[in-house]
Amino acid sequence: MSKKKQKRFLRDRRGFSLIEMLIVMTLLAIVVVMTSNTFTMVIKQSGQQTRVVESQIEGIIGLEMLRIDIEQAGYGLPWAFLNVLNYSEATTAPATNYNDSSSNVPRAILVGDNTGLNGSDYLVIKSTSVATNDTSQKWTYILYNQAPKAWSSNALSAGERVTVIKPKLDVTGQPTLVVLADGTYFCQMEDETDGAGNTYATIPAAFRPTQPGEKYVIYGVDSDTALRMPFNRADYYVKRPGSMPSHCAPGTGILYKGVVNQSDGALTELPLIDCVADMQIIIGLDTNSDGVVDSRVTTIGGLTAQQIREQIKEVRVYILAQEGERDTSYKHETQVMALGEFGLVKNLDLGSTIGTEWNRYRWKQYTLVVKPKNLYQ
Ligand SMILES: [Ca+2]
Ligand SMILES: [Ca+2]
Repeated sequence: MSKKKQKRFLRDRRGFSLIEMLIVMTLLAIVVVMTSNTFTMVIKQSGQQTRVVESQIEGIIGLEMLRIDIEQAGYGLPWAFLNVLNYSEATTAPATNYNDSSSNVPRAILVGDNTGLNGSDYLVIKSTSVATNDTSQKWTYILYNQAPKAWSSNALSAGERVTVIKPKLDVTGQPTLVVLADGTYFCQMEDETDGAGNTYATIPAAFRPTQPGEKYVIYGVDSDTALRMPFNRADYYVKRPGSMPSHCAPGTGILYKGVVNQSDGALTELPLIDCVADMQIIIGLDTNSDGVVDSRVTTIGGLTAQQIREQIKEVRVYILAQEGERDTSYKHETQVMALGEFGLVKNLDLGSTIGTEWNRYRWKQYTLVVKPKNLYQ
């Protein structure tokens, strides 16, 4: 190292002067104050963001279940009965309002217009597959003088309760529920052993095809309960439970899927979306059989089971829910929220529904447009 470089090296290594130290410490103090403020803000905001993200995810999963159930409306439902039968459905209000007459064919979709919390709608879906048990997701078929087709996975097994339907054979035919002369309309899968010693699950002889060439369809309905109705049923509605999640705005409720129990007709409730202010339904009908929706309605109370499966082409669901928590730094602008379209709008006044702090919540409207795929089989 040259003398010149050595001198510069020594000079660079000298300490800070007092005045330099003072400047540095003052700057440091300012930075610390600034960061701690920002840090608190960041913490606060990230908490809110987590809530927002959580409720969005819940919302999406809940809506997906609703979408699938609407698509499945009518799946496995008979259009006719082989013999006279009597079945029953829900036993608790308001679900009892949507029961079908005990010997009539079931209607696949029903709507209660503005009957629920904050004037929200009530939606009923009937199909074998809308329950939450595994059996309701299974089906198979049986040919004359043969064992039921056994799928490699998800096969029906002994003990499961099923309905059996003779499919329609031509355009004028009707999928007909096999009902025995004594009114029995479901059966239990049972094990049978063939000549070679192989055991397989099948249906009792009385429910099997009687003619060569016939093929019956077997629908799983419930795992182990005697059936009170030859299908399953799920109701969607907004309700305030005894205790609401603390982050929900006053006046909101929870969107539930309530599955009617085969055992007692009560509803087993599955909470789908928290902090829901309203749910509205608009049904798209094709009244002249050209496949195109030509009429939009909010109530279908006058339609028969046949009209429901022939005319309903679309179900629109509008859900108004709160996103995240109450936020005093947020100000929601629109006090009267419009749910719906096509001149069938229901207005919800957040001020009178939620109270004075209505605008401290982030309100989001979800819209679901679903085409039922199983009404016409
Ligand atoms: Ca309505
Ligand atoms: Ca039309």
